[in-house]
Amino acid sequence: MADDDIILSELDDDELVQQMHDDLYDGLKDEIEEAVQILLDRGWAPYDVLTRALVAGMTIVGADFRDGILFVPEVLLAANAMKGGMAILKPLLAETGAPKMGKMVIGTVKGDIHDIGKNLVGMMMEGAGFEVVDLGINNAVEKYLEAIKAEEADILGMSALLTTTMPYMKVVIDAMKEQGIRDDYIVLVGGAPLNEEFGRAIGADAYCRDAAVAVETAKTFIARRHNQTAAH
Ligand code: B12
Repeated sequence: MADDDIILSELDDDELVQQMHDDLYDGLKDEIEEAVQILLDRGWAPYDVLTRALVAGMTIVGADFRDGILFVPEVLLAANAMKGGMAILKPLLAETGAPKMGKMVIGTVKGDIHDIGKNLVGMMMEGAGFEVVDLGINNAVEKYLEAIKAEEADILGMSALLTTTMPYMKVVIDAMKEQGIRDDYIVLVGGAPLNEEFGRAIGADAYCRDAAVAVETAKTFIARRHNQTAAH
């Protein structure tokens, strides 16, 4: 090993987080996995590692992709490194032992292959005690409808990261309306290009700007549902 190689375990917390942002940017999966483990060993909460190191790092990647400084191959590597870190955190975030809150079917819409945000939402929901069925990416309306019925889901979650794919969420909600099942489910939508107004316009129950909001919103809607059932 060369003298100027950085030894991650010798960095203090702030330096290490900074280094992780750089390593994520450079798509260094092994380094990210090692650093995640170091922070956990130092007593960091998994949620803090996720948000302060990984999500914050990915935000920098996103900004440079937008500005034409990074291109698809680099961003794919960064995404791959991020996923390596997330895989370590996933069981820890899901380990809260909370009673099952409800079931969510989640997937990215047709034509869209972005899945990092969706995966994060799934992980955080599991951590909060929800059962999560992940349909992956590029889901057609039939796939969503089949899954929510077969799984007897309480919540349908749809993710879209492209302005060209986000209208597809309305296709799914309209199909639910046609089949008379729209109100049987709580529909949550998310993804960077969406906003609250869009969520309302397509007939979703709520737009959630991030995974933490998704968990809080899901809890609120499930509680409301239980109260309604109790009142009948
Ligand atoms: C990583 C990335 C990629 C990776 C995806 C890897 C993967 N496995 O996901 C790759 C390189 C493959 C890629 C490809 C493309 N991408 Co891209 N990508 C990104 C990037 C940089 C980051 C997205 C991300 O992972 N963010 C981190 C996560 C944590 O955030 P998030 O996804 O927003 O999710 C959070 C919330 O939105 C919310 N949320 C998300 N989903 C859901 C779902 C529910 C139910 C709920 C409740 C909440 C919720 O909670 C999440 C967690 O907090 C964004 C930039 C950006 N600013 O978003 C561009 C971006 C989305 N991509 C873009 C583009 C243009 C493309 C391509 C078309 C590029 C090309 N020319 O080929 C292709 C499209 C391919 C396709 N058909 O889908 C544009 C979209 C522009 C637009 N207005 O539509 C963006 C905005 C970049 C830009 N500014 O130009 N991309």
